[in-house]
Amino acid sequence: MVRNIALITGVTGQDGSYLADLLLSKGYEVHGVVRRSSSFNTRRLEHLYHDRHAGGRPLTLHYGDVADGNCLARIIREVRPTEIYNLAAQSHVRVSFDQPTYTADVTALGTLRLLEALRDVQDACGDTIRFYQASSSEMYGKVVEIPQKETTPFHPRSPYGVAKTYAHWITVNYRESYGLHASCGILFNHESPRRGETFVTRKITRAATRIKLGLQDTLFLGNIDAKRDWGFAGDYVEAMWLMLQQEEPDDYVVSTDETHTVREFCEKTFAQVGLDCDDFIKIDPRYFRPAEVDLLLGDSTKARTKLGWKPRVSFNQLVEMMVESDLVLAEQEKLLRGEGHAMVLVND
Ligand code: NAP
Ligand code: F7E
Repeated sequence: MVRNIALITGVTGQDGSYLADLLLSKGYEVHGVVRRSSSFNTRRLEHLYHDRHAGGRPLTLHYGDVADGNCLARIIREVRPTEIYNLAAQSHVRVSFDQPTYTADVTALGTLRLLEALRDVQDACGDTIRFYQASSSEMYGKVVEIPQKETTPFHPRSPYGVAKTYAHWITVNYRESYGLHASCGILFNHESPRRGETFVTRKITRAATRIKLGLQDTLFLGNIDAKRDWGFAGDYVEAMWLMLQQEEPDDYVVSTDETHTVREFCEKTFAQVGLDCDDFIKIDPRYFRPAEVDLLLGDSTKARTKLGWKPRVSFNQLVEMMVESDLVLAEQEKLLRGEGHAMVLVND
């Protein structure tokens, strides 16, 4: 019988949780690396624990950190995975300007530590472990061609983009040097109701729904002229899995091949709750970045042709899905407030 055992770093994040859902639905034994935190950081995985009690397949969590190479080797030795998905990162571009050294340690060197641990265990145990690296369209930064494809040169514009570029090339290097089955997915922005609340799409859908219910009156944003190629995270994790099912490892752009401004995202979101975004948005230079990525637009022809992948959720459907989900949250918050419970909100 074929063993399908996946290890996911970053399992508590947006993509980690969708990937765990996908792999469990395919019958995988799934393991995830979680960081110790003073408060719960497994909110996005809660439904899987409920499924487990209802007889679903197990998800096993291991304490670990990509800053700690020894623990990564120990976890890999214990789990003996057939596939590793490296999704762990300090993934916020604006924050990477405030914490450049930390971002390099986790996002760049964390990948190297994981590759080294994989190589050691693979050599010692004779296993073959397929590896997925979460590369990013942020590597294109100040873009040298439009649209961006696998052959487009990188020009990262943030400590995060630079760290991801290192992680990308070290993965390619280990593939070429040691024959690893290691693939990089160059994923363009992807969002969902599980998106972190400080990324712009979720910040907008949270604000519009809270404004609609009278819980907030203003949305402070930075550069609303920036253009992004936004897809749905649930579609994108399928591309990650497909990459590891190929005979040969390779690198693929994953994108919708459409671009929209932050302003358009605002207009659609507020219109969905019957409001005009111009009445509520204020530009706050605090959210400008020292160097900006003005335009991202992918060309995912290779993924569509070789992997047979395509996005299923359109831009409009993505906005609708996020607004619907955040309306429910805002309603719950309103109810709690009515009952006198306090709630802390993050709005960066
Ligand atoms: P996310 O929601 O920010 O999740 C990041 C995950 O990494 C979280 O589980 C986080 O754990 C974990 N993590 C952070 N530092 C860690 C450390 N030192 N050791 C172990 N785990 C650590 O990001 P995402 O949107 O799911 O993205 C997944 C990956 O794809 C990231 O590598 C991101 O950079 C990359 N990417 C994302 C996009 C996108 O548009 N979403 C596009 C291209 C590439 P905590 O929960 O404890 O914080
Ligand atoms: O910003 C502008 C901001 O933080 C998008 C990460 O998942 O995708 C993500 O990085 C745009 C930028 O995502 C605000 O200046 C305006 O131009 O949602 P974001 P990002 O920087 O594109 C890539 C592919 C990744 O790999 C990353 O991990 O929106 N913007 N006003 C704002 N952005 C934020 N966060 N907050 C604002 O108030």
